[in-house]
Amino acid sequence: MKHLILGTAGHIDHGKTSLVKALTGIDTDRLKEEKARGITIELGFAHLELPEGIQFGIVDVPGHERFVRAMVAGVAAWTW
Ligand SMILES: Nc1nc2c(ncn2[C@@H]2O[C@H](COP(=O)(O)OP(=O)(O)OP(=O)(O)O)[C@@H](O)[C@H]2O)c(=O)[nH]1
Ligand SMILES: [Mg+2]
Repeated sequence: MKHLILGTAGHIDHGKTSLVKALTGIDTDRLKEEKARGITIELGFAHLELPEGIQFGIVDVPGHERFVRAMVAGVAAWTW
């Protein structure tokens, strides 16, 4: 079985979480505070099964500079 990991990266409000939802149907902004503020605060995770059984995982990171530590944690995880 093959596994692929995709990570988002980019400026706040540029549609990273919306793109993940469009691809997978999963809203990675699951916290009440994320929904109220319309921004990503913590790392989010989504997944998709592609043809031929390929397991496709997605790490969605925040873009706001205040949450750069969470962003780096997510990016470090999918670049190893
Ligand atoms: N016009 C337009 N608006 C979009 C598009 N994609 C997302 N949006 C809107 O842009 C806003 C922010 O989208 P998000 O997906 O939360 O952006 P983000 O990059 O995940 O933001 P952070 O995680 O907070 O950095 C939402 O209100 C979306 O509805 C698009 O393709 N076109
Ligand atoms: Mg987001």
